Amino acid sequence: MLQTLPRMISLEGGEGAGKSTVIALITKVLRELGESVVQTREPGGTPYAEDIRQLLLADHKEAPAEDVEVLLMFAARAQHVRKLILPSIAHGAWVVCDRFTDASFAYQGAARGIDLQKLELLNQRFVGVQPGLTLLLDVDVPVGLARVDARGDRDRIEKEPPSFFESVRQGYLSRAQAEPERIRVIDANRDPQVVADEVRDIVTAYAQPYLSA
Ligand code: Z5A
Repeated sequence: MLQTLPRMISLEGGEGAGKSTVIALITKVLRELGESVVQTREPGGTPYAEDIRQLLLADHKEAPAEDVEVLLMFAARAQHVRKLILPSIAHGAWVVCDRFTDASFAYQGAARGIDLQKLELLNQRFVGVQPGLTLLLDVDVPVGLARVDARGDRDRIEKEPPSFFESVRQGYLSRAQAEPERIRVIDANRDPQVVADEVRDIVTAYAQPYLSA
């Protein structure tokens, strides 16, 4: 059984969904409400986990085996949860995280085909927590990839073919369908201001019961 952390919000989405802008907005909204916020990301978030991130995203001449990619993602996450997320929550902060475990189910599970039960086992055993709210920025794959290409170089995972990202998208949407209370789907094909307005409304309403006194 996973422990839900009401003061943790994660942000998910496929390539070019616009996470960079939206993550900053979530943090801003919470700070405007007078809350203390730790903004972080996965893979990474602590110095050790950021080193694992480098290893995962680099164009190494020896690509990791699929199971190894999974283990490294979860190793980074286990470190992140223990060294940053739980201590921050214990100190009364909110944690706003750019990607979390749902990304492993979408990328390693739905797209790479790793057995979902294996991922669930790792999740239960080594992560043990889930965010109270997850915003899923859903964008059509060609739209997202065109934005990434306009921005610059693709990293190792971004070099996968469009079919991979279609599977990622379906993986995310099926998780959202299974957990509609926690995972809120936002149409990220729209104008950035329209997306931002919806995010602001959702986060403001969600935060109310959990605000510091
Ligand atoms: N990964 C994994 O496989 N398994 C896991 O468990 C985890 C992660 C945790 C690193 O993640 C990689 O790790 C990622 C998944 C994998 N790999 N891939 N591929 P990351 O989050 O660090 O990297 P990223 O997915 O590449 O995210 P990003 O580039 O930081 O964000 P983004 O949402 O893809 O894109 P953006 O930079 O926010 O926006 C892209 C451009 O579009 C930018 O120029 C914006 O100005 C523009 N934009 C944004 N929104 C709009 C709208 N609404 N209209 C028009 N233009 C827009």
